[in-house]
Formats: sequence, structure tokens, C-alpha cells
Amino acid sequence: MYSIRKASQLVGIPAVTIRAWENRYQLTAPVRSTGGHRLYRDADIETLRWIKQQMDSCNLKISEAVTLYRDKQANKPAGASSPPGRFINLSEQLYRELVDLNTVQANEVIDLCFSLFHHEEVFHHILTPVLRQIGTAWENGVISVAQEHFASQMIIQRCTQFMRILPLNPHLPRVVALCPEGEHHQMGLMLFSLFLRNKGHDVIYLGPDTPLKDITGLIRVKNIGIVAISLNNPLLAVSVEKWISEYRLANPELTIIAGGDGFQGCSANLSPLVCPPGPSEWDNWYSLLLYR
Ligand code: B12
Repeated sequence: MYSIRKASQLVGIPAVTIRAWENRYQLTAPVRSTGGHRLYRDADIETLRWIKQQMDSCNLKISEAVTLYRDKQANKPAGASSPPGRFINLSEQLYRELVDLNTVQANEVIDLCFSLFHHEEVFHHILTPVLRQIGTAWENGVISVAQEHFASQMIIQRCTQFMRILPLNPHLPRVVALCPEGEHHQMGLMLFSLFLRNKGHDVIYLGPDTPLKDITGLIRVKNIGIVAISLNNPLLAVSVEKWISEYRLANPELTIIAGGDGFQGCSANLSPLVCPPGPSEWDNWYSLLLYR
């Protein structure tokens, strides 16, 4: 247990400020010594440190840092309470570090994002927009192929790391996720795979440019229950649709989920498999499709 003087030294916040925050936000709840003095626990020290770190590194006001802290405690997405400006600042910072090929700094910005916001918010509101910006800059000749590859690889790598740490539910069907041969846009597939991992599914992520004929053996051997396919290029849609229709006929127990702009004009018999593009609609769609 620490006196207020010691706590103040440990966290670098004046004692008078600690008391003021206590009255206003009830951030800490020190016990009292027999003499009536405040005594702080390690958990109180950690809370104060976390708050100070957010205020210093992100230039937040105390009220904003407290809101973030409460969201974090409730383990809920920073959602409504995260001002979009916060995402924008971090996205701009991340974009700059990525196009400057600064591995360490880019990773630090991403670490900061994960410490501030719920991971799904980081994927949807920071990493995806930055990847879009990178792709557009590359298409317009503003950045080189090397810069685009570096940025895409780093973002995909950070998402993949996240896949490993989310807990698995062994009772849920195993998923294989892929983009068919010729399709290199993998960010939508990655986001949807993370969505399924977050639900507890074991996801075998094959990623871009995967020949469909090569996965039939894998589906059997690995006891796959769901195949998630992402397609951006509509020119590939005919051959992919053909494979899906034939495979479904031969394996009616298998669930196939199709997503991405490439499936937009798909035939009516395939359309029930096509997932809506907006991640906000995935939850509803997921419960209807998988537990019908
Ligand atoms: C980044 C990018 C790239 C990167 C991809 C990096 C990577 N590793 O993924 C690189 C530089 C490699 C690239 C290459 C090309 N690209 Co590009 N690219 C983009 C860009 C800028 C962003 C795409 C992206 O990542 N979006 C973010 C993801 C999250 O969004 P999304 O793919 O739309 O997915 C959402 C939904 O569709 C859904 N979803 C997607 N898949 C799935 C799967 C399932 C199962 C589910 C449920 C949901 C789902 O989930 C997401 C939710 O938000 C877009 C333009 C833009 N501003 O969107 C062009 C764009 C997609 N590219 C395009 C093109 C033409 C190309 C190239 C042919 C360019 C060229 N001249 O070589 C090559 C093709 C490469 C190939 N063979 O596939 C066109 C596609 C047009 C079309 N429909 O055919 C676009 C639209 C640009 C344009 N203005 O025309 N590109």
C-alpha cells in the first residue's frame, strides 16, 4: 500500500490532482489508514499510470482518458465514445510511418491503437482505411510497389498475429478461408476471418491466390465445416460460381460463405451464400446462416 505522496511520485501526478480526479471520477478508491490517511493499492497505481499514459501520448483530456478507461474496463468497443478524430490522427501517423518504411515506428503506432481501442475498431477504423489509402496512392503512382508491399504485409501480419491469440471454441465448425486463384485482395477475407475467430471458430487462413481445386483434399482431411471465399474481381466470378455450385451439390453438409464485390452480380441460386459487405451486418447474418 502506498501513501498519496508515494503514489504521486510513482505515477508522476501531483497529489492534489489525484485527489481531484478521485472526487470527480472515482477512478481510485484508496482505503484509509487508522489515522485516516489515503492508502493506494497496486491496482490504483496501474490505473493512474494508464490514464496518464493516454493523456501524454495521445494528447487526451482527463475526461476523454476516463471514458476510454471505462470502455476498456467494460471490455466494450470504444464505439460511440471514441471521437472519429482520434482514429484519423492515428491513421495519418500510421500511413506516414508505413510509406517511410519505418518498421519499428509503424509497429509502435499499431500497438498504441490496440491499447486505446477495441481490436475490431482498430481493424475496421484504422488498419483497413490505411490499407485503402495505401492502395489508392499506389494506383495513382504516388507511392511505389515496394511501399505498397511493405504496408500491406505489415498490416496483414499484425492481423494474423491477432488470429493466434483469440480463444478457440472446439465445438464450432472449422473454417478454411481463401481468395481464389488470381485474386490478391485479401483484406476483406482477413477481416471476416478475424470476425469468425472472434466467435471462436478455428480458421485455416490460406489467403490470396489459392487454386480451388487444391482445397478439396484439405476440406476432407481437416474436417472443414465452412469455406469462406472472397472475390473482388468480377471477371473471375463465373468460374468460382461454377466450382461453388458443383461442390455444394456433392457436399450438401458443407457451408460456403461468399463475400466481396466480385460476387455482386452472382446468380440467384448463389445469392443466399453471399454475405453483406458491411461488418455491422455480419452478426445478424451469421446467426441466421449458421444456426438456421
Ligand atoms: C489495397 C488494394 C490493392 C492491394 C491489395 C493488397 C492486399 N494484400 O489485399 C494491391 C496493391 C495488391 C492491389 C492490386 C490490384 N488491384 Co486493388 N485495390 C486496393 C484498394 C485500394 C483497397 C482494397 C481493400 O483492401 N479494401 C479493404 C477491404 C476490407 O474491403 P473490401 O475488399 O471491399 O472487403 C469488404 C467487403 O467486400 C467484405 N468482404 C470481402 N471479402 C469477403 C469475404 C467474405 C467471406 C465475407 C463474408 C466478406 C468479405 O468485407 C469487407 C468489409 O468491409 C481498392 C480500392 C478501394 N479504395 O477500395 C483497389 C481495387 C479493389 N483494386 C482494383 C484493381 C483493378 C487492382 C489491380 C488489377 C490493379 C492493377 N492494375 O494491377 C491489382 C489486382 C491484383 C489481383 N490480381 O487481385 C480495383 C478492383 C476493380 C474490380 N472490381 O475488378 C479496385 C476497386 C480499385 C479501382 N479503383 O478500380 N489492390
